[in-house]
Amino acid sequence: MAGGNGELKLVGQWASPFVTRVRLALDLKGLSYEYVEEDLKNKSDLLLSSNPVHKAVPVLIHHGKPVCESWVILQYIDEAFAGTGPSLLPADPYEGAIARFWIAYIDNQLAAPWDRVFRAKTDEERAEAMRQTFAAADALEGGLKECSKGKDFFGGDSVGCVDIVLGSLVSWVKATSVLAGAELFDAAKMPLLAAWMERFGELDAAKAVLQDVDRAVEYARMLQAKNAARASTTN
Ligand SMILES: N[C@@H](CCC(=O)N[C@@H](CS)C(=O)NCC(=O)O)C(=O)O
Repeated sequence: MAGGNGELKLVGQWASPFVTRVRLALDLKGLSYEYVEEDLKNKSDLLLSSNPVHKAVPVLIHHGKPVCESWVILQYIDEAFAGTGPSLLPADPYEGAIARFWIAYIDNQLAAPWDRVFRAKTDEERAEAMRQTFAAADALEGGLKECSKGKDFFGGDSVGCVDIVLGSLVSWVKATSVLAGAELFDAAKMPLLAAWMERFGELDAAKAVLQDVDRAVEYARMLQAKNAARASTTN
């Protein structure tokens, strides 16, 4: 299997959707790799030396050379292993531009307020971040319609890079719905997206890689409690 025998190594952390993106991409391409779980509270020399700028996961190490930033890694995998498995990026330049637009939207408009939900210091901050996250999710229904053209995935008949980027968030969509007491991808408001999420969850790669939802909920509650406690000691 391509990628084996130490060719590919992934430095990750189980809860990170950015790491999940890369794992999904490697799985879908049919690449094997060694996974190294990182303790972000006590970063390894491997992480610090391979991502000295951001000191963050994921890092993909290919033949000893590190590649950092999940979206950069996704594109690298697609180019470096162009002859292995399906293409993740559209071949057509216009479709590629549309896919990149939605990936930027997911990162900047959705993931950014979402991250603040878990890091908020007060209930008010958390409620506002949650409101912005739910508002940002609404536009994805139109994004799916535009990219899929009535087919099953953002990538059309098969999974593409937008599916991977949004798909890496599926366990966190479910965990957030538990925490908020309301569905983030509400089937009544976003029928296409809700059906897409079910379909994506059924893929072998998703089953192999996506986080357990209860574990994600527990982790989110721990993060929220830690940040709230930190806020009360600094007030
Ligand atoms: N833009 C980066 C974000 C990566 C990121 O934020 N990783 C987090 C884990 S989810 C991390 O390693 N943070 C470093 C830390 O917590 O010190 C990417 O797309 O790869």
